[in-house]
Amino acid sequence: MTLRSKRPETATLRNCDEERIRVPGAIQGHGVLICVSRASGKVTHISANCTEFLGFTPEFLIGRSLNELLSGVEGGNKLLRLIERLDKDSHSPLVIDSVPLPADRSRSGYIRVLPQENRLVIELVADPEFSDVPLDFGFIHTAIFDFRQSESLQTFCESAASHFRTLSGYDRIMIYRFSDDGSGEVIAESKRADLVSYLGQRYPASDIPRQARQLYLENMMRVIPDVGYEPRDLLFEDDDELEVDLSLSHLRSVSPLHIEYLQNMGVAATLCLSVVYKDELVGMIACHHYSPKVLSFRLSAICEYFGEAFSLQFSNHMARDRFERRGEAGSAKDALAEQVRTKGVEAFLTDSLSLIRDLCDADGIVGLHCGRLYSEGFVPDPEWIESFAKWLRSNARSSVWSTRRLGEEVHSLPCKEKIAGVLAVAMDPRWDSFFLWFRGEVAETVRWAGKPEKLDLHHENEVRLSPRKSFDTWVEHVKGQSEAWDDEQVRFAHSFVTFDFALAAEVDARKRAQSVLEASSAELKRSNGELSSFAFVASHDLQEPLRAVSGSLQILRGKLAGRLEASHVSLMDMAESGARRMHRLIEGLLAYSRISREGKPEDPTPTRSALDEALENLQDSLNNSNASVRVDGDYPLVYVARQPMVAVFQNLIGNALKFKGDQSPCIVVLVSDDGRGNWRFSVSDNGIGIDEEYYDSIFEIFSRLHTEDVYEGSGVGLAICKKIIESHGGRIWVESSLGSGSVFTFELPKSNLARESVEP
Ligand code: BLA
Repeated sequence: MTLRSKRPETATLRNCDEERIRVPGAIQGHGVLICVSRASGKVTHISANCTEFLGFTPEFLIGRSLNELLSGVEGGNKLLRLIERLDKDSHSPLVIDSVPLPADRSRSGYIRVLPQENRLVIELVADPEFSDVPLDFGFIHTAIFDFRQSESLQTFCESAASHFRTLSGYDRIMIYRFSDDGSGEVIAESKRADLVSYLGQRYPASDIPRQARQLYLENMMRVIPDVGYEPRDLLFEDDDELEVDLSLSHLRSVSPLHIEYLQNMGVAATLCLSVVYKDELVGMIACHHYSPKVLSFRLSAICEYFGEAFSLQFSNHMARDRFERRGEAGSAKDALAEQVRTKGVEAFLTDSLSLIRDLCDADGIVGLHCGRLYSEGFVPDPEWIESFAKWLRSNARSSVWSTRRLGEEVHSLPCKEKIAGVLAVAMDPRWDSFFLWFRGEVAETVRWAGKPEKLDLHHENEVRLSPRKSFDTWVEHVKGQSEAWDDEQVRFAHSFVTFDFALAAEVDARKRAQSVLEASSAELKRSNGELSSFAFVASHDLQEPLRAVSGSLQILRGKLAGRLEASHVSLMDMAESGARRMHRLIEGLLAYSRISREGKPEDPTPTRSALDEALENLQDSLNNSNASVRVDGDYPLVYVARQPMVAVFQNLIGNALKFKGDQSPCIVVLVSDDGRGNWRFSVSDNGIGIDEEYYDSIFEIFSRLHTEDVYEGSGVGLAICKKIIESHGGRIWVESSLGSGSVFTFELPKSNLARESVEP
């Protein structure tokens, strides 16, 4: 009979995550492994070292039936009965402890049966030749109490490392925790006093490749009693090529890469336990021993149990930490949101920026709001930030964007030395308000694993795995990379999306507008007051001397009648006309300043009768100029007192008469509903018209386009109209074409309320 063996190709540094570690085709030397086909009940595979443990050669054993094989073994019949009763779909191992080794009955071991779909994998694992650490159950009892009492994940891990060393007897126990990026850190350690400490060391994700992590979720405990072991091939006959899955085997031969790694570290034996939280490998208990160390079944079972208990408690702490961090971030966020509301955005950004930076564990932070940059700590220059904001506007797909490798993500921007991590969050869809958290390169900030002495193994011209090589690779790998932003940090950053900066800014603006409004209405009051006193002064104090001037002129003219030369008469005329004009200006000013709230009525004014009164007042002028007035439409009631309403019509129609063209004035007064809640009145004429340039200025007080010689007037008529209309919530404007006429239009709200709301 020719027997064969098959080991997978050895992986290299470059493809170590492709190594097929579940089917190594070999086992470690501290036991023997047999495969039996479930269909035939016959041995298909056996490890090359079977003679040492069973006393028979592989050639003798292959093809034998399981019954035959187990009949000579103590406990064999019991095992056979258990196997017969095995549920077809069960994958739970069966174990018989304390079985004497057939080839050397002075030694014992345990038999494990691993049921698989088509075969049974049976392993006989030898106990240590010399008994290992005595099991102290009282101590386990204490350890469990200590576990429960640990306040934090950290103290729990420290206490667990120390208890586990006492329990297992390994020289070094490390609690190894993974970050989101798969790299790990030794967060707690218990070790023999003479060993250097690995506490705080970081290791790259690649030290434990992807497929190994997957396997460790299924097989929670791995033991290598002697790192220097010679792998024992799994032999099979030519016609049975199938690989045997040793995922759950205690004897599985481990990856040669990992063995090299351990040898480089000077480690002689290991035990590794998985720490799992929510189906994810979050850590490991890694135990090193500096001489070979075999575990008895009992000790390994207790260690396995300890590992499970550790994993559960670790998960509890993680869940609690996450919950607390989320709670803290939540209340920090609420407090910050309150600050935005109470202090306004600007004060908030100035005062709270460093806190917001620290809450995300960043080195620097930038906030942009209303075009202003606020920054704190380690940040790029403003020009860079500006270009980056542009980049975000066109590239960020959501309101949160993050990277730990800025240089790789954003090619178009000059690389910012030493900055590698960015977490960006927009408070508005256009990225006009945002926060950017920055982190420096990780190589600067993390303590890297040491450089053990035995280095650089050369195999066929290729530098094979060694810890230092792998750390170098790592350091190379993390160039331009920051620590990863963890879920909680991203979640916290994301919570700023709901910060309504726009709303807060509106509050800011409203506050500002309010104070401007208050200031200007105080100013308005003051100037109104001044104006009233001026009007008083004008009416009394100016009118009086003016009357004296005109009166004296008249007396003088009477006394000198007939004695005056023509030039003196014309000077007298000029003086009198000046006095008259001044009188009109003062009257106009008084009329203007008199328009105030007291004229506003409870009852509305019928506009038609106001218009009629105005026409009545203008009767002489209308007759003199031979004017025609057409009045069209259904005249509504408006909430303007009668006198001001008469004044508006009178001023507009009076102007039409005054600025008439060559033909007799033809005036049309129309009224309509503008469909938006206003009455619209228009007064059109065929007069001289107004240049567009003066459309606005004609409504200003004392604005005159013509000299007094041509057109008489004070220049306040239109200003009065404007003041009346606007103080009632309406508006007035003119459209005209020079030489052919003008249309003055004014609107008044139909409702009294509209007027109320605009009153000063
Ligand atoms: C496995 N690598 C491992 C394991 C650990 C480490 C803990 C799991 C071993 C087990 O569970 O039995 C890494 N061990 C460490 C580290 C420390 C330690 C960091 O004690 C620090 C104190 N390893 C490499 C590189 C490759 C690699 C570069 O460093 C590949 C190119 C491979 N590591 C590798 C493989 C395994 C492994 C393939 C799986 C071993 C197996 O279970 O077969």
